[in-house]
Order: sequence, then structure tokens, then C-alpha cells
Amino acid sequence: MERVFSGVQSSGAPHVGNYFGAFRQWVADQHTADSVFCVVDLHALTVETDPAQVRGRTLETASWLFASGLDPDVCIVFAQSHVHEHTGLSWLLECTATFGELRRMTQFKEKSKGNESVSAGLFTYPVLMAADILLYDTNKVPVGDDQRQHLELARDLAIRFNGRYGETFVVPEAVVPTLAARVMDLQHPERKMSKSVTSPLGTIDLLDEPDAIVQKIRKAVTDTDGEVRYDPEHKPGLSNLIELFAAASRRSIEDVTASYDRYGPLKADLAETLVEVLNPVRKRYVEITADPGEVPRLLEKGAAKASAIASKTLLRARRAIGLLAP
Ligand code: AQP
Repeated sequence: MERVFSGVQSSGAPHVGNYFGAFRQWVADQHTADSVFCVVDLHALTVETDPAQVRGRTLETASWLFASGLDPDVCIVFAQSHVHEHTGLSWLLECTATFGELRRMTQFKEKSKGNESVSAGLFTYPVLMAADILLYDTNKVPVGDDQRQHLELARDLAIRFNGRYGETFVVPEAVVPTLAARVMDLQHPERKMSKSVTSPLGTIDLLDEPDAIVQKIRKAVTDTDGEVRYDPEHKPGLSNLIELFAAASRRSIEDVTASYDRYGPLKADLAETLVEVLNPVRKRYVEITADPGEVPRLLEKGAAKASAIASKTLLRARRAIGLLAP
């Protein structure tokens, strides 16, 4: 069976971009592949954080994964910091990566722009992400469009390491969804919807109540020409809504576009569909978080299973690079 691995940063409240661009696909994958999913809490430390918030967000993010439908009896779900092999392998890969290739990472450029102090972790984070993936002999990595470049790096590092030290890693492939691979901010459709950027009207959080969803969609920025047409370059706001609608209703972009000749009814039906799809997820989240011990227990079980795989891969990599056995 193929191995699927993916992760989500505990950098804030997950939104509909995370759900339609990633989580919903993971839920399907768990039944067709040997699946491993991770709350990448170490990645969330690349920007300055408050320790109490770090713990809370790790649990919150994991709770959303279970609420979305990941079943701990079917797949492995764990917190990255519970499996120390991730940082162990990351160092071996940092010594394989070059400064030049990390400097080219667009997410680093975007996230560091305008900041006086940028952590070294923000710079090397794509290498830790490569370690996350390579530790599990991953074949497929379902990710949103924004992670393509990091996936390319993980592939390059695996190939380079294998070439230098002998076959050690499986070379992974990215799987990017055809719809909702990059859900845009509803108020600023030129930038992607993001957990860590504050945009209250531009972001639909998974915890949003139906009224808030309806209001945010109603107020979403479109354009003045009034024609219902999918054209991301000239009509980014409307095209984002059409694509979100197609993803949420599992219809094609053509089908959605052909069904409307005015923006108002399209927005109203999109809001209704989002409420319908997200309501059960939000209800499960409330149920799961009612017992504060439940998610830590599930994560502990997940970490034990993840460790059993990761420790073998790290040992293989340590031997290959020539480290003395402890
Ligand atoms: N706007 C998006 N549309 C579609 N997919 C998205 N993803 C993220 N944003 C969108 C996908 O969700 C998965 C988990 O994302 P992540 O936690 O690794 O964080 P990210 O890619 O850096 O995105 P965020 O949510 O915007 O977080 P911050 O603000 O912390 O950077 C990934 O598969 C991602 O592609």
C-alpha cells in the first residue's frame, strides 16, 4: 500500500482553505492509503509565540483533524514534537541542503518581508518539513498549492542524499487538489486565506457560526461588471467564490458558473452549501473538545505508532551518512 503523509501547522485557527485544500482529502486518503498525519507544532515556533498559546493551538489543530473525520484507528495522527526523530533527521538534511536553495523559497521571502528580526528556524523550516516527509517513506504528499516548492525541495534532498550516501529515502510526490488548492482571502483575493494573517472578514474559520459564514460570503469582494464568469486574473474575487463553491458542492467550475447569472444568488447558495458541509465538522469539534483528556490521549497513541516507523528511517540515514552507532 502507498504511504501518504501530510501536516498542518498549529499557527492559528484552521480555515476553509485548510479544510477544502487539505483536510477533506486526507480524510479520503486514510481509507485508500497507509496514512500518517501530523500537527507540525515545531514549525509553529518559527515566529515568536506565547508558550500557553503554543500548547492550546496544538490541541486545537489536532481536534480539528479528528473533527474533520480522521479516524485514529484507521490512520496515524500525532504531534511532530512528540517524535524526536523529526529534529534528528532535520540536521542531517540541513547538512545536505544549500543556503542558496533555501534562500529561493518564496514562503520564506513572504513571511520574512518587512520583519526586522527573522528566526533561523523560519529559514530552515522547509528542511524540517522535508524530514517530516522522508521519515515515513512517503510516496504521496497531499498539499495545497502553496507547498509545491517545499515539496520540490524534499524531493531534491532525498535524491541528493541517496546519490551521495546510497539508497536511503523514498522520493515523495506532491498531490495538489484540482479545486481549492489556493483559497484566497475574501476581502483581499490577491492573497491566500491564511491562519496567521488577521483578516476577520476575509477568512472563514472552521469554528465560524452559520450567521458569520453568511455575512462573510455576502460581504466578499467581487467586481462591478456583473457577469458570472470564472476568470482568476481579471475577476479574482468572484473566481475564488466560484472555485470554493465547486469544491464544497463537489461540482465542476463550469457547472457552477452555468447555474447563475447574478452574483447575489450565487453568494447565497455558496453560503448555504458551506454551512451544510461545515456544520457537522463544527459539531464534532465541540463534542471532541468537551473531554479535555481525549485529544492528548489520541495524540500519545499516534506518536507511539509514528515513532516506530520514524526511528527505523533515522537509523538508516545515520548509518548511511557514517555516524557511529550509539
Ligand atoms: N488558502 C489555502 N487554500 C488551500 N489550501 C491551503 N492550505 C493552507 N492554506 C490554504 C493547505 O493546508 C495545509 C495545512 O497548511 P499549513 O498549516 O501547513 O500552513 P500554510 O500552508 O502555511 O497555510 P496557512 O493556513 O496560511 O498557515 P500560516 O498562516 O501559518 O502560513 C497545507 O496542505 C496547505 O497547503
